[in-house]
Amino acid sequence: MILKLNSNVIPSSEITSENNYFNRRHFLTALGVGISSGLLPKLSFAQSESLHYKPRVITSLEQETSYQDATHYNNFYEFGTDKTDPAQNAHTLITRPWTIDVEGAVKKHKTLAIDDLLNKFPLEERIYRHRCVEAWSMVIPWIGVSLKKVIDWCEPTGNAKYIEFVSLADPNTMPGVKLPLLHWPYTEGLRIDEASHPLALLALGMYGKVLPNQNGAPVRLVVPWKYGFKGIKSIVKIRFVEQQPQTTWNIANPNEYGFYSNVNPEVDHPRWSQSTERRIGDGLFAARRKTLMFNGYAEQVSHLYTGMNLKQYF
Ligand SMILES: Nc1nc2c(c(=O)[nH]1)N[C@H]1C(S)=C(S)[C@@H](COP(=O)(O)O)O[C@H]1N2
Ligand SMILES: [Mo]
Repeated sequence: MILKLNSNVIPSSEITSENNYFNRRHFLTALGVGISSGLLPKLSFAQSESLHYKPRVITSLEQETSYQDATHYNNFYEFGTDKTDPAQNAHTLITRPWTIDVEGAVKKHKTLAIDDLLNKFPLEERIYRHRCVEAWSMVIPWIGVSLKKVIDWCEPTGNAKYIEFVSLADPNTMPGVKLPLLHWPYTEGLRIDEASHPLALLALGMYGKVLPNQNGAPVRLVVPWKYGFKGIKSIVKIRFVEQQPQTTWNIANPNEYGFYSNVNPEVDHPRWSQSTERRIGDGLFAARRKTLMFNGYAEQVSHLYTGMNLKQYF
């Protein structure tokens, strides 16, 4: 409905001067394909140089969630279970220096520092719907690098069928980790072919700024066709594995949270319906919105699940 990949990408040869600023205007076509301004934006990283990213065309007619809501209504249990806890507590997270260890079925183990990530891969802006399993949603302009490009750089071997992602679990800076809220460290996983889909991102920023701590700084996963809990925050390890990895929410409650976690209005959570959602920022009396199959990205991703019974593989 709203997405077009690979159209209107600005070739890197057109990246010119630092003096062009992104003016977050979107030109919407009749088809509902939003096209970001062709100017070059500048993303400043607090402890790094200024950076450029390519404004992309993946957007929607839907209004972006306000920055205030996106940064003050969070799930990040390492900093507490209330929606407002991460904004209040995540200032203690130390995001530099930061490295991601690349392990498992790869040609050789590597470490990827945040600055490597920024230097080796082009930054792109993607405006995605963000649907939590708790039946609320947002629309967030992420800035990140293609997970596929990072996977290729990692050089997985033929044995790699899945990727496991691991978050930092530091009790000194993350108060929630001292409590038995979840099985720490928070882990997530994807099949390699899902992870290689062009929609999947490693996000380093949002709203033109470096990622706030409460949103998973310095680097988090964004998989827009899946429930939000797949979007693991503050990643310190990526492991290529042969077997389907364990995932934190599946360990916590296997009847409620499966490995696939694809947004699916036809498969209810055992305790509530998934057929509709509350858009954060809509007024108290606003109508709930219909949840779309694969969060509206069915045209792009449904081929990944052909022949699978999505009630069984929820
Ligand atoms: N490490 C870690 N990652 C996490 C979580 C968490 O508690 N810990 N919560 C998940 C859930 S349930 C959601 S909905 C999203 C929320 O991302 P946001 O706060 O940026 O909207 O982060 C996901 N990633
Ligand atoms: Mo969530």
